[in-house]
Amino acid sequence: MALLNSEKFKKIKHQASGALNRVIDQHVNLAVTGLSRSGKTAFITSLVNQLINESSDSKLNFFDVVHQGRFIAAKRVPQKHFYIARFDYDGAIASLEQTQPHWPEPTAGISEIRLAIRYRPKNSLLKYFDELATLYLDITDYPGEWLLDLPLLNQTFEEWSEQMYQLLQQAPRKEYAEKFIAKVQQLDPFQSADEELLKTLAEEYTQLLHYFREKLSLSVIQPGRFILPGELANAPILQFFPYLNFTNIDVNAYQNASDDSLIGMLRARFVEYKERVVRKFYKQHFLRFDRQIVLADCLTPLNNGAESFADLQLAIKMILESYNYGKSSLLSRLFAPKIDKLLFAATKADHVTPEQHENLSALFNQLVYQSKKQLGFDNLTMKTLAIAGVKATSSGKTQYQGSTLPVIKGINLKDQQSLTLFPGLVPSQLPEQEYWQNNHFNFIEFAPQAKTNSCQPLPHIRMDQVLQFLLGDKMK
Ligand SMILES: Nc1nc2c(ncn2[C@@H]2O[C@H](COP(=O)(O)OP(=O)(O)O)[C@@H](O)[C@H]2O)c(=O)[nH]1
Ligand SMILES: [Mg+2]
Repeated sequence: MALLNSEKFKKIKHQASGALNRVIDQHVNLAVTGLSRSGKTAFITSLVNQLINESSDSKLNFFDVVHQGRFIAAKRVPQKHFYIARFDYDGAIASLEQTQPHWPEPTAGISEIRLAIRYRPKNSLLKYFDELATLYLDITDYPGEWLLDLPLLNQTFEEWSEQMYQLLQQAPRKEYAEKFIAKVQQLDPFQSADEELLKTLAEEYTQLLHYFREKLSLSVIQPGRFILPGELANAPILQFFPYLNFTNIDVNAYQNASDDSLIGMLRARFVEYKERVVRKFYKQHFLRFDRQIVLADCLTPLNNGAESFADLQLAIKMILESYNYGKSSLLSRLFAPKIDKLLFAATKADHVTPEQHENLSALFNQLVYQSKKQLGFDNLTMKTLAIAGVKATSSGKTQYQGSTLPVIKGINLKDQQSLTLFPGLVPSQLPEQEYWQNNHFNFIEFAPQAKTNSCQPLPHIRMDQVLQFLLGDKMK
């Protein structure tokens, strides 16, 4: 180095940093999904908040780039795709930072936000040149319900209808679906199609799906777009329903039914839905994702009972199909996906007492890995974690009938009163009948905590481990 005069040195430094910069500036398309109310909005708000407010009192010990003092700063930059809605970070953070904080309003559909994260690479050469690198992070929020539709691509209208019929005839759906089933079974499938009638029945079917999701906490909702229609609300493409009487239909007549007949129109709309809604989502969005986090609230189903929990398990299996890249998998036959890391996160972990965290992780791990084993694929890196995007409780101990009991404390969302409780035991394994008979997990919604200092990042559980798994290898 002594041989170089300072002019030359500057020049080399400039060239080197230019060249290295090009190599080092990286880009990650991170997708965040989960069924409605699983905590996507809270999670993304927290993730962005942790990064842009990173400071000496942030709690990101397990995120290497922060822990090693190489994190410089992150800022929001204009998003890449102008045709996708903007993720409303400002709105969400404003709700959470009010003197009486509340959860952000629910959103439907897809949205995007982009961050530029500056950091110092570990690489010694770069350190010498005092060069910084940038990681561009595009975060896309989209409903997990859309992933439940993937199997449709492999099904005929007849097959799908049969499958829905099976589902609707079982508890807990049965008692709510009976009236609808009877109505559909009274129809003459070959009568000429009446668009008004189709619309009314499709609305009824959609109401059922809403009831299943919101009142019974069920997870398997098909077609997924029916409960989150976005810009397709009222479009005829969402005005169909499964035909629930295929056993009594003449196969030939069905095959030959024209598109103007009732059954023909149902079939035509189903086919159109597959092409223009399901396939389009995979082509337009899914294929550009590099990394994926799937959020799941498994505490609400645990609170609701065996049937709701079993339904979550089935939904997770269906969702996993979208990451099954094995050669014979449906996804790989249709598309060429490129996601290389997949994180499954059990959200709202602040609802359980600290000594139950291990159980929650173990339970969730089983839930995910059992399905993964059944699908038999392992060509992407996968991990599970129990997290809270926005921690709404604090934990402590209380004396109860002479013994010490672990508790959580928070503001009850219903009446805004302070509440201390032991919510119950989380099983460490997929629960057997006995658990459901003897245990009850008490899931009470909490309001977000009020902040004492607005510069502090949002309180969380294990968001640093999330960041390390999803971004750590890109920020070395
Ligand atoms: N206690 C707690 N509740 C949460 C957390 N994240 C979400 N929630 C609750 O779950 C609801 C739905 O969350 P949201 O992020 O809107 O879900 P999304 O529909 O997946 O975007 C919120 O209104 C909160 O009541 C969390 O980290 N902790
Ligand atoms: Mg949301």
